Amino acid sequence: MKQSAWLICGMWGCAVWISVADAPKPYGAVPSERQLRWHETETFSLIHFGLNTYTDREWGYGNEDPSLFNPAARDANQVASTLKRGGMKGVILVAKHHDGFCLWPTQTTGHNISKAPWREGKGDLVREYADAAKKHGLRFGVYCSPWDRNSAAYGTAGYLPVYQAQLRELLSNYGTLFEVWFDGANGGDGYYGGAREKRNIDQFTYYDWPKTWGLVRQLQPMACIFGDVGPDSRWVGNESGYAAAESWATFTPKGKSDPARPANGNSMNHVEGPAGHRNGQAWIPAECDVPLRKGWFWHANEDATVRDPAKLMDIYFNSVGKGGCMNLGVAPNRDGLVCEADARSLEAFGALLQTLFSVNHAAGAVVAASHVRQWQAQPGVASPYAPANVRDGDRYSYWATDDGVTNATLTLTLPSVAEFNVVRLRENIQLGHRVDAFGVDVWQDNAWREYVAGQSIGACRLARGAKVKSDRVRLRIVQASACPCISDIGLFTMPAAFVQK
Ligand code: FUL
Repeated sequence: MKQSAWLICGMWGCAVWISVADAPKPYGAVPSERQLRWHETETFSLIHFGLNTYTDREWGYGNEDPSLFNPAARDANQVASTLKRGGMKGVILVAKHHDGFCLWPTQTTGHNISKAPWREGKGDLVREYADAAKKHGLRFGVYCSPWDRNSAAYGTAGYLPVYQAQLRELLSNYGTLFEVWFDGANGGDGYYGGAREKRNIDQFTYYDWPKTWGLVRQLQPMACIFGDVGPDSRWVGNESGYAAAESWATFTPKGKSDPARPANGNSMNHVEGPAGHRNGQAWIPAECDVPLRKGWFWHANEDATVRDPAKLMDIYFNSVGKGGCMNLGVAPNRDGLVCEADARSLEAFGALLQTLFSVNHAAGAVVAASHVRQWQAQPGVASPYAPANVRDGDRYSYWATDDGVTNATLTLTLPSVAEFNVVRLRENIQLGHRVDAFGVDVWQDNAWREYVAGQSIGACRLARGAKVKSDRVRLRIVQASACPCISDIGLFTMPAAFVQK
């Protein structure tokens, strides 16, 4: 339990031996640095805009005429600023969808934006989005569809070098990327350079994922790779944006068709996506993608399907609030702009998020714990495991107990009675998913009353309940696989209209 360490007393420049308690050892799979940054990003958008916008399709066949692409008022800044006001912290542009049309002047195929009349064939939409993202403080990422219904080479060995060269261009020329999206849709019928036939590929081998992902690692080491099975974030398994009621960032990918065969880049048993696996072999949190409208691309007849702020908030609670990220699809219209109804909903959602988290009633609380990890007290040095760490707003400072103490409570006494209906919990995920069951109680009428309870915490657990007034709140760690390392308890108030269990 004890180890010796040097402590440097900065003011006097002297060094002394002190004895400190060992820090808790990580439990199970833990996130990489790039995944930690991803968790902190929480909300981002996926932009679908291309020839499908003009042909009114979701999946282009691959023979669409590039001259259709000529947005009049296309302005990536309007999109980026709307996203920013909508509470998004990142944007991923679909640089190539399944129709194979590249929105940047690639050297790899003639089916690209230089053949469009837009900007007299000198345009580069990826560049414009990368610049707009930077200007508006959004992280930037790209989606380049592995499936390409335009390429004559698709389905043969000749396609992979083309695809990898496309990735190389995107990974090299547009600044730092926070995520690279690898879509799972694959094979089937298409134009394929005029062959107009059905082509199937072997999902396990065709894309040589180790090498293809290797390009991302080599050229953008801090970019998370999204794919059905990760390796950095997994598909949540549905396109409605919902993780499971109890969702774990740990996951053991299993093959779709053959669970005995290791899963690969685009073949997972997607029914396991929402929950992940407690004690899964790797840290692969759920990325919860959902379009703002019915489809991923803009269609005039879907103008009435824009999800309202209450629905977006529900999605937020079931994605970010379940330890994953929310990836909201936004579809610019034929002018390249976010439509008014879409912008209204997004901006109302963003404003609501801001209001919700503007006051944390736990911020001024006095925090006491049933147990605190041993620490050799030093004058002027606070325990790194102090209960008060849960209310400092830092995701990585935490309260911990001694190893072996897996039942413990933390009691917050608020400066005065507060009214709240949202509880936020976080573990310091650098040390893994440790908690298996918890409860949160409020003190009312001289007794503790259970307010919310659950199993998984991880990066973020948000729970909503009825409005309650109290000046004392208690977190009960009911079960844990290793001593709990809790980094955050927040208490917030959401307008009643948005409260749903
Ligand atoms: C799916 C694709 O097939 C859709 O067209 C869209 O791009 C969505 C985000 O992923 O798998």
